[in-house]
Order: sequence, then structure tokens, then C-alpha cells
Amino acid sequence: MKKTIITMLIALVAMVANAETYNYLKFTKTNGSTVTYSVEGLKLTYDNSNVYVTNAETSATIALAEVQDMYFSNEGGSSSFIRGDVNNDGTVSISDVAALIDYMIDNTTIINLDAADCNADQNVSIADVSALIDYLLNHSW
Ligand SMILES: [Ca+2]
Ligand SMILES: [Ca+2]
Repeated sequence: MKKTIITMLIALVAMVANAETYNYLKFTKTNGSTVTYSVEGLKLTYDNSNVYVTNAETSATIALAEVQDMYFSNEGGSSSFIRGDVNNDGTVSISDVAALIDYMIDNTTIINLDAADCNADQNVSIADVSALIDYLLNHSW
């Protein structure tokens, strides 16, 4: 399994050179969630246990053991995310606030950046934390 992933990674790193033709790099994880990264400024490195994703917006570390699939896409996940479901578990709850705050603090927590843009200003910031808390209190965006 690991060998397969390493092979996929080598292919992906080669593809990064051509990533301009795609808008997003996506990872499907073994728990069924999908994380999406913009290819803008994308850098992809890896070692024996992790893949390191850096782009213009964020940087993240993903354990190879959790990676089920990786691919480039032109779809930013707009068809498949729930606004406010920052941790991609299918519901919007207080745990999403925690995930968003973790992301703000350490910038390595893996979140769904589309879902995390709670106030839909195309940016993930502290304002989204308050938008998300407002949603949890009022049940409307
Ligand atoms: Ca959630
Ligand atoms: Ca926002």
C-alpha cells in the first residue's frame, strides 16, 4: 500500500509542473473525507510517513496512512461541501468551530477550506469563526 502511495506521489509531483491546467489538488482520506487545496503556489513534498502540501493559502501535513487517493481536479468541491462543516464529518457542530480555531492557531490542522469560508468572502479568517458561531446559535447564515 505504501509503495502504491509513493508511486502516486512521484506521479503527482511530476504533475505539479503542469498543475496550472488544474485548479485544485484533492486528497480522499481513508475515513471518506476529502480535502481540497488550490494549486496556486502549490508545493508538494513527502517523506516516508507524510505528504506536505503548501500553497498560497495554507500548508498542511497529511499522514500517508490516511491517504486513500490523490488527484487533480478543476472542481473545488463546491458540489460536495457543507458550509460550516469545517472538519468534513457531514454535520455542522461545535466541533467545526474547534477545528477552525485549531486551523487558525497552527495552520496545519486539515480542514475543508471551502466549508470553512462561512461568511463566503473567499477567504478563511477569524471572521468565519464568528460567522460559524452565529450560525450555530441562530441556525441561519
Ligand atoms: Ca463538522
Ligand atoms: Ca470567510
